[in-house]
Amino acid sequence: MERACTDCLVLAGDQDELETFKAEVSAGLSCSPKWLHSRFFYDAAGSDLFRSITRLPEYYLTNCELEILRKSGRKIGSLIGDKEFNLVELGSGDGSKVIHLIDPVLADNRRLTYLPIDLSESALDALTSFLCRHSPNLNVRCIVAEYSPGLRWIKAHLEGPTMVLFLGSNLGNLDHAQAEAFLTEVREGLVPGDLLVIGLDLRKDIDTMVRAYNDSNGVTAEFNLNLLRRINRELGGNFDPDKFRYYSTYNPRSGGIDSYLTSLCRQSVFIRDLCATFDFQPWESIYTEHSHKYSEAEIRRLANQAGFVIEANFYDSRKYFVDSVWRVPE
Ligand code: AVI
Repeated sequence: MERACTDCLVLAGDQDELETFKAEVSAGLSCSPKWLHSRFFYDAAGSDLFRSITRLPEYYLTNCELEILRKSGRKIGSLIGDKEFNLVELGSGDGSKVIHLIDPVLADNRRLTYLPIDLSESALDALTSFLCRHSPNLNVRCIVAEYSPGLRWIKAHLEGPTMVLFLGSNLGNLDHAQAEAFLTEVREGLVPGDLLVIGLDLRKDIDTMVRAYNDSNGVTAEFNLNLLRRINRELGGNFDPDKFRYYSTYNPRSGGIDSYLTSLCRQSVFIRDLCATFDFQPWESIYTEHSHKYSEAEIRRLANQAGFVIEANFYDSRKYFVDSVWRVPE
């Protein structure tokens, strides 16, 4: 079912978000070792905390990608050709990155329609009002949806060359099988000649990577602990966040940062809407997030496995981060 607005389309999700949250919390806390999926970090409070993370000096990812887009946005935008095109962004962001692609296209008197896809209608509202002020001539069509229904809509409705953006190393929060399936789904929604621009955090000095997830102001810790607060708010849990400690470390075997919330004592947590109590031993951990860091070989493998060919790679000056442009071959 779709509800069309002047510039905003709301697509029904595959699943009810609260029911999914309930089911995942129940499954994750019943497991040994316990886990909670990082996709649930992003309620309103978590999204605010994430915005604060992106401004931290230790969290180099955002600044590196901004440097790339400021320097190479025009070049990236030219790779799709000189015809009118669709610029689809998976995850809406605040507009600060995408304007470096949009501005040069408009300045060159080329036309594009920008279609951000995001689950959060309020995030898309904020983005649209920013873009209306920044680029009044830009065509914007917001799609409030999970990525899968959003991609299906794109496939069924869009005509003309399409460039999909998936920035911020968001792919890194998926496990390998999920990442492969997701990239294949993106490719299946496109036609030969279309492009995917994917932002990926590269492997580097371990201290630099570890510092990015252990900021001195404790914002990343709060970002993780907010997940326990969200369970309290939305599912009637009685987590005491002060009885958990955030811990994260680089795992050289998997090649990413693993994050945990560790119980500081023996304790039991009751979650009303699950009618269930979960027991924690001292130092027992909840695995909350994997933030993958990519090698160049891994990026080539991922692109090939999903049926893309790499068209170009754009790096920041320190080579910490890459915006890799992948094409659907003929
Ligand atoms: C959104 N994602 C790519 C971030 C990351 O780096 O994994 C989320 C994050 N977690 C802790 N800090 C930022």
